[in-house]
Amino acid sequence: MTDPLDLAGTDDLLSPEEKAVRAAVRQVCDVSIEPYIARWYEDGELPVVRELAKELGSLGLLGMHLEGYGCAGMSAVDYGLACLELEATDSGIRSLVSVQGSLAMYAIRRHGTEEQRREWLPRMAAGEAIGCFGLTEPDHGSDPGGMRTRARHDGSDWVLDGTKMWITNGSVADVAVVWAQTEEGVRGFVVPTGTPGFSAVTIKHKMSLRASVTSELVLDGVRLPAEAAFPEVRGLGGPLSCLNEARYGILWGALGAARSCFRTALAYAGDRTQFGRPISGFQLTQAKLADMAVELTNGTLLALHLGRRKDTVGLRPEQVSLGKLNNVNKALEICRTARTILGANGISLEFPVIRHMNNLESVLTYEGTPEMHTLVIGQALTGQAAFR
Ligand code: TGC
Ligand code: FAD
Repeated sequence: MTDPLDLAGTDDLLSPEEKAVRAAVRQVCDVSIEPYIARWYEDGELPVVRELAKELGSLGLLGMHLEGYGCAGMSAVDYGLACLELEATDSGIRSLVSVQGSLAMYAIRRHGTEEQRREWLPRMAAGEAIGCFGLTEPDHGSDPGGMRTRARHDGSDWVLDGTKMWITNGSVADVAVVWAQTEEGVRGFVVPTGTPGFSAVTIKHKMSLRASVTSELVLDGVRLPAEAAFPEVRGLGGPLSCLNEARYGILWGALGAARSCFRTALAYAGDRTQFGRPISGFQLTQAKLADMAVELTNGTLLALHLGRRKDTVGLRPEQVSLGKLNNVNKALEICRTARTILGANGISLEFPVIRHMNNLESVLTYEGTPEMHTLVIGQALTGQAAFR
C-alpha cells in the first residue's frame, strides 16, 4: 500500500540508522511537545524551555552535527531529519534547537578559542546552558554589514554598546554570541548574559512563532575581558558562516510544518462531507492535494540531495539559499492550501494548520528573506551583486 505522505518512496533513500534517528526525535516530540504545543502557542510562551532544552540535550539533539565537546557528531542528514520532525511539531521548537546548535554553538565551535569551547559547549550540548545569536539590529536586518553595535578597547578589556533585535532565546539565554563593529571590522563576542550592562526584553504581540522566546538585547557599556572575542574571524563572513548552518536546518525543517498540514488536510478532506460527498471526492480538492504531494516530494528530494552533498563535498552558500528559498516558499504554499481545505476549521488552533502557517511567515523572513536568497542565487548565476 502506498504511503500517501511519501508517494514517491523517498524513504527508501534513508538508511536504517537515519530512520532510527528520525523515530527517536518523533517519539520525544509526540510525548513531550505535541500534547502541549497548541496551548503554548495560544498563550504566547514556552514555559518549559529549560526542561525542554535538557530533554533535547539528553537525546543529543543540541549541536548534534558538531564534533567533540559533548556534541553528538551526527551527519548533516541526521540533523536535517531531526529538524524536520521538530518543525512538524512547531517551528518554534526547531528554532530553539537551530539557534542553540547551528548559531550559538556552531559559532563557538568554529570561531571560538579552546577555552570558550570548553567553557560553553558541553553545557550547551546538554541543554544546561541556553545560547542566543545577536546579529540583527532594529535598523539593520537584511543588511547586517551596517550594524551599529560597537566594541571598543578599554585597556585590555572590550566595551560593547548597541541593541540587537528579534533575537531568538534572548531573554532565556545564559550566553549570547554578539556580533559588533570594531576598528578591524565585524567581530564576534561571547557574552555571559549576567554581565553588567546586558539586558534582554521579550518581544510581545507576535502573531507567529508564539511558542518561541524572541527578544531585544541591550548592551549598555558591557565590559568583557580580551578573551571574550573570537580570536581570528573578521568581517561579515563570520556570522554568515553560521547562517549557512542554520539555513540548512531550516530547509529541512519547513518540510515538517508542510507535512503536518498536508496530513491534516488529507484526513480532513476524507471526513468532511459537503453536497452529499466527502470533499476529497471533488476534483478541485484533489488538485490541491496532488500539488501538495508533488511539492512535498520535490522539497524532500532537494533537502536530501543537499544533505548528502553537505556530508561529502560540502555546500556553497548559493546552494543553501536555493534550498531555503524553495523549501520555505513551497512549505508556506502547502500550509496555506491546507488551510483552505479545512474551511473555517482552518483558522482554529484545534488543528495545527493555522499555527504552522503563521509560523512559516517568520521562517520565510528570518535567516534571509526570499529576496535576499533570490539575490544570492542571482549573483551566483550572473556574477553581479544586486544587493545595493
Ligand atoms: P558580502 O559583501 O556579499 O559578503 C561579506 C563577506 O561575507 C562573505 N560571505 C559569506 N561567507 C560565508 N557564508 C555566506 N553565506 C556568505 N555570504 C557572504 C563574503 O565572501 C565576504 O567575505 P570577505 O572575506 O570578502 O569579507 O556582504 P553583503 O553586505 O553584500 O551582504 C550579503 C547578504 C545580503 C547575502 C547578507 O548580508 C545576508 O545574508 N543578509 C541576510 C541577513 C540574515 O540572514 N540575517 C539572519 C540573522 S540570524 C536569524 O535570523 C536567526 S532566526 C532563528 C532561527 O534560525 O531559528
Ligand atoms: P528588512 O531587512 O528591513 O527587510 C524588509 C523587506 O525589504 C524584506 O522584504 C526584504 O527582503 C526587503 N529588502 C531589503 N533589502 C532589499 C534589497 N536589497 N532588495 C530587495 N528587497 C530588499 N536575527 C538574529 O540575529 N538572531 C535571531 O535569533 C533572530 N531570530 C528571529 C526570530 C524571529 C521570530 C524573527 C521574525 C526574526 C528573527 N531574526 C533574528 C531577525 C531576522 O533575521 C530578520 O528579521 C531578517 O534578516 C530580515 O530583516 P528585517 O526584519 O530587518 O527586514
